[in-house]
Amino acid sequence: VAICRDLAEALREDRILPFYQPQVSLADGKVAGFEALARWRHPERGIIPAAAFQEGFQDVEIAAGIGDAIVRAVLRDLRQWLDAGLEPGVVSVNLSAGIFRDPELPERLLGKLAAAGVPARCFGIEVTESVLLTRSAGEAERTLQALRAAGLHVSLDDFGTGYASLTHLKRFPVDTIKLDRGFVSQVEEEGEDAAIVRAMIGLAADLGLGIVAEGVETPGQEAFLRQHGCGLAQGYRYARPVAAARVPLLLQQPN
Ligand code: G
Ligand code: G
Ligand code: NA
Ligand code: MN
Repeated sequence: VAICRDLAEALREDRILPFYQPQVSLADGKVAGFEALARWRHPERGIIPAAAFQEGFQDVEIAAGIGDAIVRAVLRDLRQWLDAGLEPGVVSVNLSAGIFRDPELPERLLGKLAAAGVPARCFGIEVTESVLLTRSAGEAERTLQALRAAGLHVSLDDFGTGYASLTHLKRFPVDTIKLDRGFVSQVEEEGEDAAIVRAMIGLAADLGLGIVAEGVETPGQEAFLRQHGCGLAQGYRYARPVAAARVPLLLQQPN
């Protein structure tokens, strides 16, 4: 498709870059980490969000190219922040299912971290349940194990929107679940979504997992999440995804 040709050109011209959205601790308001989200710096159209080029992630080569570009830029940015004495916490990148099928992913990724001089504890990956639903689920499980053993943080993205979530939680080695924003938006109405969110917070706690609520926009949503013991929150209430240059400002903000 046409967009893949344009994305291939954008990759050659180094126009795919990460924006960063903070994840905030609800206990003390401190920034605990960031999610890196791909953006296309278009010469005429400006900054284009990943939502507008999802087809690109379906193409194996384009997805791999975007993955490489984002990981490279995140490692470079992380190294810069660490050198400046900042504490960015865990910066996580989204990995598409295709990339995840590469059996050499752990070696490759850990090699890049070592070359960039970035400690594994600063780096995370976000995967969706779809990664765990492929025929090679055993392979995916081994990959996650290897990355976690090396100290990388693994998050299960869009939790609750896929299939057989609970089975996967039991079987797959993750550190944190990310509560999909579709559940978070209605929590103040004290209906089904509120019940689901409360249950998921309790489930994460019982399983010893971290939890991040996505798409938090209002003080009421934040209050609900804090009251029910949710650890971290991410959303427009705190910040939109921002360019790397603005990350130091978010880290220095007094709370
Ligand atoms: O921030 P935005 O609205 O553009 O994100 C839309 C979707 O694209 C989200 O589901 C997000 O997880 C996904 N996405 C954003 N960046 C990346 C990336 O670097 N790799 C992959 N595989 N998905 C991404
Ligand atoms: O699939 P994933 O959860 O990674 O997608 C994250 C998407 O949500 C990105 O498109 C990001 O820009 C968007 N996003 C982040 N915070 C908010 C928010 O508070 N409200 C809404 N509506 N979208 C958000
Ligand atoms: Na994500
Ligand atoms: Mn998500």
